[in-house]
Amino acid sequence: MRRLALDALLVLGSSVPLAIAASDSARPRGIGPEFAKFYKSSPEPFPCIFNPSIQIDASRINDDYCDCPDGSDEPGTAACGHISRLSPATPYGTGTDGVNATAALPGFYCKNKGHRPGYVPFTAVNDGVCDYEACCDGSDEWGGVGGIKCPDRCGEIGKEWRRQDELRQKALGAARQKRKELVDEAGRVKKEVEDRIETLKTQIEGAEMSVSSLEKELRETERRERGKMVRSPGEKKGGKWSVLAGLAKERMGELKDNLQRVRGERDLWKERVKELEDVLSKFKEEYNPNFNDEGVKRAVRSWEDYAAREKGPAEDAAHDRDLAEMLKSDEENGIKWAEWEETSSEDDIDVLYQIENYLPAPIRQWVDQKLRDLRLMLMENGILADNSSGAGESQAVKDAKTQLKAAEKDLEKIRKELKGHQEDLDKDYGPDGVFRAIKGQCLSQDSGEYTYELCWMEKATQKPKKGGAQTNMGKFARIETVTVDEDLPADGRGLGSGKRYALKMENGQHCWNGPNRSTTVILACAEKDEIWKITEEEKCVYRMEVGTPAVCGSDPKGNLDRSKDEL
Ligand code: MAN
Repeated sequence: MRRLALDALLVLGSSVPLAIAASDSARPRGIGPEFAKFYKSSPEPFPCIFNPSIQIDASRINDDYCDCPDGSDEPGTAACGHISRLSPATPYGTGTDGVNATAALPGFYCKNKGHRPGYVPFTAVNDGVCDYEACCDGSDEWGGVGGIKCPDRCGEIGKEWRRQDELRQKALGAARQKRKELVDEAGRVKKEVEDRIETLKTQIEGAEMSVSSLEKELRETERRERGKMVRSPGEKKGGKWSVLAGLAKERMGELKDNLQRVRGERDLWKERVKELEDVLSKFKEEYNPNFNDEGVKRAVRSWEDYAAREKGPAEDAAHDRDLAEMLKSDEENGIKWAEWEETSSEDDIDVLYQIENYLPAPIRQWVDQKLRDLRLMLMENGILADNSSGAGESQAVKDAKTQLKAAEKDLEKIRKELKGHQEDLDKDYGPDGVFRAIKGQCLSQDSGEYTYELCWMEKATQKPKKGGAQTNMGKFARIETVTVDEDLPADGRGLGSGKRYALKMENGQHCWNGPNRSTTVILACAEKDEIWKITEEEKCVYRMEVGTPAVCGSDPKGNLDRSKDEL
């Protein structure tokens, strides 16, 4: 006879309502309260519960002979043991989940007064072994087979169960409290993500505006640069300004030379005029007026007229000084042609634009536009060389492009972060989003030759204890539910039976001659995160049983009170 852990009994016991257990004392041996109504027909013929077309005489109930195909005529003996619903594999399983759940009685019912009622398989009835785990009142051995006596131990067993139940309830309370904290934390983290999304949206608006204004600026700069003077190809140094300076220097030289020459000629003519005037003046003083020579008299009168007329511009010493100043060398005049000749085209342009900057904005734009139009027109008509291609990008355009690129990069970065957060918000983080709180936290456990690690919502890994690289057993893909049906170990560190949440980890490291590694992480309620068991069900297909408060009190359907199945 199997000996089962006390906890297993307790779990079963917890699922049978006490009120029903106490309700009917006159029912046949081995019948639970939920089936009592089927046995009230006596002394009428008894219809087999699950095959009511077959009726037997009520006296044949519990006569140690199996008459009904569903075994319902032998609830208190082992005669129909072969059709018992409680199999040796799941001796104390879910026998009380409804009359019609399976077409057979769940087993022999023990009232277990002072404790919790329970069922044992029919095969355990009168088998000479006291099944105290499920039948603490010893009623399964009512026949005293082989002189066996199973005194009622429900008092002490019930007491111990209640002590343990208290501990269990405390643990459950603590685990639920932890879950509540995790849910709160998950909500906080989610809120942070939502807030961050709002911030990023605002940042994106700003970054988009900045990009579009920099785009505009680049276009403007390109247009402006296109219309600007630049040195001709092949010209190594200096722009139009320096060409102009060269021309000016040359012209100034010519003008100065001419001025010098003209001044010399002037001085010469001045001297000759003076000489002539002196001759005529002397002639007027010395001629004989009594000599009647009409020609001489006319000449003297003309001279007197000439002398009486205004003499023209008076000699001005200041003008002469000015002329002398002008004719000094350029160096003496402070003109440094070298500086002008070495001026770069950029400087020329800067000067131009600085000048422009002094104009009121509308006029500046107008002037700028006109100049640009003029230049473009000249380019289009082949009068000016089109320097926009071939002459290389100006520094101003390069700078504008660099700024635009940096702004676009910033925008892209923010958009990427936003997308990541939005995807995260849409992701399934389990009931109440609880796994958001522990995402990325890892727990590990040695098993066999490996140390296994589970990082919540991320991955599972396997690392040889003797050293060597770790192997990825799958990356988190989704949350699923699975149905499990297992004995709950005495220490409660196991899955039990029912629906459980499972984390599917897929697409891990490829398995030689096999699939990519994958792991199903099945979860059950526990006070702390803990890997209980790891198995490799098939080559490179793993199963982890893990306890965590994250699933306490929340069943996979989302109902929040399933304490009896959890922990
Ligand atoms: C490693 C481990 C094992 C796996 C084999 C398959 O040894 O990952 O779990 O079965 O590789 O070759």
